[in-house]
Amino acid sequence: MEHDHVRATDPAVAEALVGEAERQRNTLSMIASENHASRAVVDAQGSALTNKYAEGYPGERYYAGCAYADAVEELAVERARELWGADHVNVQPHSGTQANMAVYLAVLDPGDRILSLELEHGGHLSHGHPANFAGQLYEVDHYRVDPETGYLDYEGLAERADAFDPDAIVSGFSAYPRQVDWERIDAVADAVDAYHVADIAHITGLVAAGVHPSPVGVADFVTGSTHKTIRAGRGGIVMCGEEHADAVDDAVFPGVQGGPLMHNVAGKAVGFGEALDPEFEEYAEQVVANARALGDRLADHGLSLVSGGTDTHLVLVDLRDSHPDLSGGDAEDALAATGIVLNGNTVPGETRSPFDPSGIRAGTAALTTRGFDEAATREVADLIARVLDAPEDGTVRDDVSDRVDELCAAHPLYE
Ligand code: DSN
Repeated sequence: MEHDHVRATDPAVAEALVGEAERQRNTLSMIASENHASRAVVDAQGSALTNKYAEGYPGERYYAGCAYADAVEELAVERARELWGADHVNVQPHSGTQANMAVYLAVLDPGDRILSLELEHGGHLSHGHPANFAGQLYEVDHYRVDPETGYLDYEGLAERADAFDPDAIVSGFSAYPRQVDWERIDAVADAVDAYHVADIAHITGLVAAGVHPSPVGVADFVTGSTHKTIRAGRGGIVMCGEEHADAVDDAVFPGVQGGPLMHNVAGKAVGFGEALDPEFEEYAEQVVANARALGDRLADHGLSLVSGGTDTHLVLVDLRDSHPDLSGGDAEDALAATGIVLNGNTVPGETRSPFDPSGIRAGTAALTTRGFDEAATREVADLIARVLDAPEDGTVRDDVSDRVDELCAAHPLYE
């Protein structure tokens, strides 16, 4: 990642680009929504397709010169259908939020009702937060996780659905560490005659690899992002049955978007191709094994995990029991100072604020990409616990920072 062309004409931007690559190389990326795409994916995203307008779909574009745009989009769609087994796939959404927006536009009217998991229990802004379009255009109510167990409260969800009579139920989450019972949620949606939208943004890769059950063929719509655990080009995706194909395609374009970002669609095609390799299944299995190792070791250090553990790529730590005076924001800052990059996160029953929450969320997708196994991940847990126990201690920070440097050197990235 030398960015020679940028360096030749724009040293200031080149410095930032090189700096970012160095930052990723020299720190441990544990933000659960991030990963390290391959050089091939990054190369495709930096291609001449960034110049191309291609409104429409392959074979039916509004501009000339779309032969290569058609080729990459067809490859992306074909590979996505093979990965997730969906009847219909739209690979044009610019992000997971745009994918959700398109599905809502396809089947809901303004003022219709959405039932979704509350944000502080692991939901997402685009599932109906008042600060997001979804909370402003639709009437929204929430279901929750069980405060005792941290697992989804499926009975509470059914009760809320009965009382609220939603037009759509959104499942799929941003900070929920356990497997989701899609069939159970789908049964609730059927009982109240609501659409079921499963947003698998975080677990696209785990679902594709078969290490998490798939909602494809269960929910009416499956949405997601394409750069998290699936590790493809940045953006979003919508999957559905043929009966909703036209409505979804019309909602993505011209409904909520103009020209698709064809360079990103090319990155999706390349990443999906990589994920079809049998090695990707091993990768996804290792992601989950590493998350379990991380969670178990943090628990050994006395930290409370929401739900007591994980089945996925992430753990959610509630700091209130073990470190009542340490906020998630302060923990994030102290860890970042040592090169361990994760985020403060709200937890169920949050008593602080989203800006300075009570928990931290950590994922293993990016560490696993650079070759971390369970033993190395356990050592990262030890380092995290050391910092959390002495967040202001300069000696601890220096020691941990040195060890992070060694771990990064032992697990090279973008060489
Ligand atoms: N920002 C992503 C996350 O961190 O979960 C979701 O959009």
